[in-house]
Amino acid sequence: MQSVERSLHQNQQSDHIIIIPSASKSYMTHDIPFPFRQNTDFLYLSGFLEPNSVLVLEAKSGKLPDHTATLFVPRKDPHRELWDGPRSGKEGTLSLTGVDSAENIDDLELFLQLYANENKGFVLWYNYSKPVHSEFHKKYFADFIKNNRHGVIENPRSLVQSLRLYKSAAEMQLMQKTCDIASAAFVETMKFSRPGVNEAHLYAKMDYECRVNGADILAYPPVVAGGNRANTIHYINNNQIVDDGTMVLMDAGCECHGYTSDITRTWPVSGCFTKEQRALYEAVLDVQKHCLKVCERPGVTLDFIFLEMLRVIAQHLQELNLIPKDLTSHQAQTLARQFCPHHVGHYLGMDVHDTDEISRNIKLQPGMVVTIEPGIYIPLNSRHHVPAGFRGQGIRIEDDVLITSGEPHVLTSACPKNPDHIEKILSER
Ligand SMILES: [Mn+2]
Repeated sequence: MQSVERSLHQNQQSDHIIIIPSASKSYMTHDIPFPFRQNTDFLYLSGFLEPNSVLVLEAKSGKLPDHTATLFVPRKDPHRELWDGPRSGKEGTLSLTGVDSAENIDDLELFLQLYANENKGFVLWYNYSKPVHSEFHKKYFADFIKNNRHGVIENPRSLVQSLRLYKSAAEMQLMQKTCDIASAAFVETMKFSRPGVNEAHLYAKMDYECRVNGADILAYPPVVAGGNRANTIHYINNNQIVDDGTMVLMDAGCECHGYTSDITRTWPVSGCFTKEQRALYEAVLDVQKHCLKVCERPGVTLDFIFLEMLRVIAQHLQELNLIPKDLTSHQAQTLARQFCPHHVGHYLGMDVHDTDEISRNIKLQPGMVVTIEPGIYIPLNSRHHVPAGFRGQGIRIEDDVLITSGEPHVLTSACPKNPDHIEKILSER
């Protein structure tokens, strides 16, 4: 960020050109495409959903600064469109997106040549360290970077991510929508669960409920982990039986118009928590509520909330006699980390782990969306001195939270997490 600000400052008098390619199509085997996912920065800036396109933003210096947005898009092609579906073409792109101009992608090379001839010492913004579209990188950009007379080349990623970090009113509405759909889908999936259910069926139910209620797709491969498998944080095989007497941990969310939800709930498939399951569950819930409350304090960071999470987890583990009571706060925190190996949360938006270039050590500000997701994990083979009833349990409770100037707004509050509420829903099956 600092280098970005410095070069912006140094180059206020320069012309700038910002080049953001779309994603390319990727294939699982010959001719068989994966579902297409657009490059997030490209989608954020253009709203354009087709692959093999490039957004070019020009900023001209001078008395009257001049900005132009041009989309280079795939040429209309009846033969290709027969297989892949209609293309917007130049005219369609103009009316769909509101850019200043639209051109065919095969005219990009000439455009770049002319631009370089007419402009000297411009600042080129392009993600050269990790090109988004490797074919276009070779075809259009590698030589442009090598041969040309740009003064500075900068990576636009952090700058675009620092915009994406703060949600506009329209984005907040979409975040609420994706969270509402996923929350309702969790309730239906809880009701659909029963002892002996296959994890795959819960996955399918979640997917079904999200899609029939308006989501485009699940936001990521969900974790549907029965019993001890909940202790594998990224368990995505989702193909085992959830035995009676065990809990299932489901981490799932959906995507609506490019905006994602990310929720975790843990519930007993029998309908009632055992004594130990409830004790651990209430501990995690208390930690989660505490962390939500901390979001309200001005100036806190996700890293700070993470330390608060460890502190309160340690307190609960001590109250449950799962770790020794005579520990320094540092020892207690180190031990708590062994019961919760992951962070308390991350930024959320168009990507699930959104804006990954943004440090978790910056102050939370109104308009940011974060997840708050503490957990306690005790595998069957835990090396800690833990009674049998606590073993093989993995619990995480994850909500999506919009930071405001006052109380944080929990976007996923429609998803039940109170243990009595969960048992009531399960009793209505
Ligand atoms: Mn998450």
